[in-house]
Amino acid sequence: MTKKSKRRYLKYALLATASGAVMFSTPALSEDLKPETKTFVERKLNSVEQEMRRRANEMPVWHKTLMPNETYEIPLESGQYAELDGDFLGQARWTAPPEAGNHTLKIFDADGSLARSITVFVLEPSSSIDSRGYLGKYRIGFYPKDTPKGFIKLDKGEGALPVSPHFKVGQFLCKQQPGTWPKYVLVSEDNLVRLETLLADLNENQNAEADTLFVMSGFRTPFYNTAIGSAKFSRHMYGDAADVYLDTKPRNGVMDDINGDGQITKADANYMYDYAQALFKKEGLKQGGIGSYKANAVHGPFVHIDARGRAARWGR
Ligand SMILES: [Ca+2]
Repeated sequence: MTKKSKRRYLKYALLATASGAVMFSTPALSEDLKPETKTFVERKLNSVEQEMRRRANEMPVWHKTLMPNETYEIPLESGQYAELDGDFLGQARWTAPPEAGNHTLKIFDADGSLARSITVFVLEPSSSIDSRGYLGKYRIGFYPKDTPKGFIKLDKGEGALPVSPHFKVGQFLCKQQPGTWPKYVLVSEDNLVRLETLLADLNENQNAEADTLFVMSGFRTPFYNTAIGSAKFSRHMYGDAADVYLDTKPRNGVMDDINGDGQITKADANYMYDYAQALFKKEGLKQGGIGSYKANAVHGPFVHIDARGRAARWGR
């Protein structure tokens, strides 16, 4: 019996005694209580998932990943119609071609005004990774667990494709093989919701006037992740983490003096860490990791933000 279930068991036993019921002691009782606990946790998780989905669905610019040949039920509201790569779609479903590639879906209201723009990425299946860990000439390496189903395939010039209102897919590319194309990348919808929420709040309440956050490191292939000595199960390998800083006043490649003390130091990363932590909690977003980092010889202070689904904190 765990500490928690023991506490619950004792509480239950006390209640049973207080209500005059016969107190019974059997190890099975804690097992009996488990489904109820699970249902409560599941219900809470579901409401968070629904909230994350609601926020994603409200973004005027977003993205969608599909496996080859997968059918996409386009989220059309009454009266709306869609265009894919400029061609009118006569129906609310679209089946991806067998090849990896990127497409632009635009959803229009009945009066012809643009309602949403969705970049559709047809993924390169991870089954295409060869025995040496390569997709074509691009080195992916090997996942220690949970190999993703597929990867966004990005040709030269496609980095400007948007994944959300203020982020482009090219911001999340791994810093390896700079001259090699196509490259492969992953981005997480949940983490984009967190980043967009953080950016919007910084602009509104910190007068940041930023059109994006600078992404110092987004996706990392397992090959690159191992090469730089990062955590074995780093969320960066799943496109679910981003090392970011605010860089607008002035835009000079380092974090702004966000805490207003006249210097750019670890205190600015700490300020952003505290800010993000309080904001995500207040907004009821999916839990994740937040880390604060000081400057070193090659980079300024920054924060790590991921959407792993449970709270993790470090560096503060
Ligand atoms: Ca400062």
